[in-house]
Amino acid sequence: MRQKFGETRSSIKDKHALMSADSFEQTTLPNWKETAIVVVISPHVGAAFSQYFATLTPASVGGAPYVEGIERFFFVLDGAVSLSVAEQEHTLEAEGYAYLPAGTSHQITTRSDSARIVVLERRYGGLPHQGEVPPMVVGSTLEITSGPLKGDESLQLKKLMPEDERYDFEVNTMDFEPGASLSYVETHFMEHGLLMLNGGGVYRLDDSWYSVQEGDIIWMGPFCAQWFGAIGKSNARYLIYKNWNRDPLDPTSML
Ligand code: UGY
Ligand code: MN
Repeated sequence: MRQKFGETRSSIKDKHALMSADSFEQTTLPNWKETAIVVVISPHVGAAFSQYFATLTPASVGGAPYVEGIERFFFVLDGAVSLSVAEQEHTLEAEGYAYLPAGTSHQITTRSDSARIVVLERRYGGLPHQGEVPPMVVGSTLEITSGPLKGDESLQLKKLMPEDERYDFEVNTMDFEPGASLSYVETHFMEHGLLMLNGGGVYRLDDSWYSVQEGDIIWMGPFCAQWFGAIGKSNARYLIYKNWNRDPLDPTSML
């Protein structure tokens, strides 16, 4: 979509960034053959993880991260993808997701005309003295029962990752009824990578307020003050990554 000269909704600050599709830049990655990649969050902005969109056609083949020690999570936005790991094939449709522990050889392909996924990657922060990596996960939000966040029925949470201390991050969906909001301004050392899946509203990030809509990405760095209120006639729902269950002094919690 062509914007007025020199304008974008994207805004990149020290401890947060709003990335809107009007400024996305396509690139390629050697482990993603014939795949259009748009990196929206990376260590270059200050994050300790990366987040990107991958658009696949039937010619695309996604391989495991080629940087050592990197774990991967992906979520299917459109179309269907096939994930093959250790000669097992999993078909994931929209709302499906998978977690691949660091060092897991795998391939991601599609048989649909096109498929779009969002990928999160980070260095695995294993617990000290346990050489073990956590098991892989395959699931779908359609199979998860939601629960109210801190007793607020108008804000429903789904946890996509198992609650097991071997995992070092969470990915959740948060579904706000129109008018629902976070009950307070959060400040925490954990980071977020957020994708607005449906609807929109107002996001407070530090001392800035942004109007956000479907397709927007937000990076919230450590201690970025954050609050969201859903506005509109339909629910606002987002997918949100958070580093989790590790000491703030764990080197993988930092850049
Ligand atoms: O889990 C969270 O920290 C979440 N409530 N943060 C957010 O929605 N910005
Ligand atoms: Mn938060």
